[in-house]
Parts: sequence; structure tokens; C-alpha cells
Amino acid sequence: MIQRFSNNPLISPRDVKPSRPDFEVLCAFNPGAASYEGRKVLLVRVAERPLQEKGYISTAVTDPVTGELKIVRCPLDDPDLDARDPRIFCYRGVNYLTSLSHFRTAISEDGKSFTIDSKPSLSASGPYETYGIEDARITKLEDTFYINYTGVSQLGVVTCLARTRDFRAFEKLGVIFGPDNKDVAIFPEKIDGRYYTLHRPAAKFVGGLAIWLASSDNLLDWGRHQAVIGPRRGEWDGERVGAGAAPIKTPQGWLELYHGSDENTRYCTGALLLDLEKPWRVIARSQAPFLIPEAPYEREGLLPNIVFHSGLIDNGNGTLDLYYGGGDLQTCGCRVLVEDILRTLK
Ligand code: MAN
Repeated sequence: MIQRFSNNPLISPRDVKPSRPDFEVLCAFNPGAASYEGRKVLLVRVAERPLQEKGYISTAVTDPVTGELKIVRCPLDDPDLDARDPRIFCYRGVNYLTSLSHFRTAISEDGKSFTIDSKPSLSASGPYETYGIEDARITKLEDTFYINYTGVSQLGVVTCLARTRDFRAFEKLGVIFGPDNKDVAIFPEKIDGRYYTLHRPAAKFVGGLAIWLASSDNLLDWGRHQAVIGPRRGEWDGERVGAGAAPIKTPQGWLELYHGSDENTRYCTGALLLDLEKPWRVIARSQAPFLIPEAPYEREGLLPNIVFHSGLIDNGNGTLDLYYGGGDLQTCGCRVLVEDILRTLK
């Protein structure tokens, strides 16, 4: 059902030039995708860290006011350090990410061979992004590409919005969902006069990691929240669910490809079909995922057994090209037929 691109991984960390000579690129993954002037554009999440010195773990954070980079350097033998997770470490009671992410533009004629820019397109700034910006998702509304992304800082994990018309000049529009919230997928057209989006608040006390829906009349103020789907205990999406790229309009309903993870933190991709006029109504859902970490570049990586889709290009002929992170490390792609996905939903 899935046709993985034969040149996967499409972009690996070694294909990306660090933004500074004293940095190294750890991951190049979880891209947003769009078609622009007949080409395919990815906004790749590039995760960097300072070149590591023996006996230390170090990361970079940005200053909330000046935007300057600061290096956080901790001795590995310090009893106040907990560095067991490859993504996060805790030092003297403060959590840090092991890398600082920005977005890099990659362009392709055929959607498979990409040329990646040598410089960042969009970088962290301000108080909500001091630990970086992550996981772009792109929605085209008229002639503007709206990019939502995760902003990470000591204030929490938020979702921010930016826009561009040409992938050269970007304008940041600020935080649209407060902490903790990520996996935002904005619908590509208004429904009954309002914009809609999927989002994923992280309930900590009761409840879990479920997909919600909100609407807005200006893309900045979101309300009228409704829960859409939650994790299904014991299933492939039993621990968490989160939206992927923007929904696709089909005659049967809005088709949303979402990620689900299970108790072994295996991340797969499944689908959800929502009513065209009342998108809070779930028509059908995948019983089994259609994209499962099976290839070596999905089974291994910074974290094993992860496919995390955040980019999608609708080829308009019944096929979709999915762009996803493999093993939380690199950028991969595959092609799927809309019809094949719809057939498996119940
Ligand atoms: C999770 C992962 C990381 C990410 C943090 C913060 O731990 O998705 O890649 O850096 O959340 O968003």
C-alpha cells in the first residue's frame, strides 16, 4: 500500500551544513511540505548542538530578549545531571533539550532529490522559543503559506504561527496555543465561514494525549474547542495521538493522517475521516496503521521505531506524497493512494 522512496533517507544530518562552525547537526527530520512554483518545498527541522567535548554534555539555548545563543555545558560526572534520554537532559533541576532546532528550506523538482539551503530559513526568537522551533506544518490559504510549529522554552511547549508567500521572507505571528500543545494541523479552507484546526493539548492529571478541534475567524484566536479522538488503550495508538499535516478534502470527508504511539513508544501513521461540514464528527478511523516503522532508517535512529509524518503533498491524481521523520533522525518520503487509505477505514 505504501511505496517508500528508493532514495530514502532523502535528507540525513550529514547533508546539512551546521549554522556555525562550532556546531554539529544531530538530526534533520519532521519536515513541513508544500508545492510552490511547480517545485516541492520542505521546511526541515534541523537539530544542532555545540561540538561535544570529552567529559561534558552541552547544548545551546537562545536569550529571550537579545536572541543571542548561550551554551549550557555540564560535566557528565555531576550527580545533578540526568542525561539518559537522547532528547532531554536535566541539570540542577532544570530540563534542557539536547539540541536546538531551526528550519531549513529544501527544494526539489521531483519530490525525491532535495537541495537543502546552507543557512537557516527560520530560527528561534523571543521568550517562547529559547529551546528552539520544531516540526513545521504548512497550510496554504489563498496565496499565503501558514506555517505552524512547536516553540519550546522553560515556559513550556507551545504552538506558534508564521507565514510566508515565497519561502524567503517569513513573518512570525506569535503563539496560537499555550502550553503544552503541539501537532496543530490547520484546514486548507474555511468551513461555514470559519477557519478550523486540529490540535493536541497534553492533559496531565486525568485524560491523555488526544486530538482536539478548534475554530477561529482570524487564524490567531482559537476557540469553540471539541475533543475529536483519543488514544485507544492496547492498540497501535494506545498512548498518544496527534495530527500530521493539514487535512485533505475528499468527496467522503476530510482525510487526516495522524500519528499514534503505543506502550513501546512505536510511532505509526494511521488515518481519520471527518465530516466535511461538521469536522468534529468522526466518520471513520484506521483500525491498523498503514505506515509502520519497518525500514532500517525507521527502526534505528536517535529513537528507534518512529515514523512521524508532518509534511504532505497532494499530487492531485489520487496519490499523496508523505514526508516524515525516520527514527527521530532523518527525513524520508513515501507515496500512498488516497483510495487505498479510505478503503481501510472503519
Ligand atoms: C519531545 C520530542 C522532542 C522535542 C520535545 C519538545 O520530547 O518530540 O523531539 O524536542 O518533545 O517538543
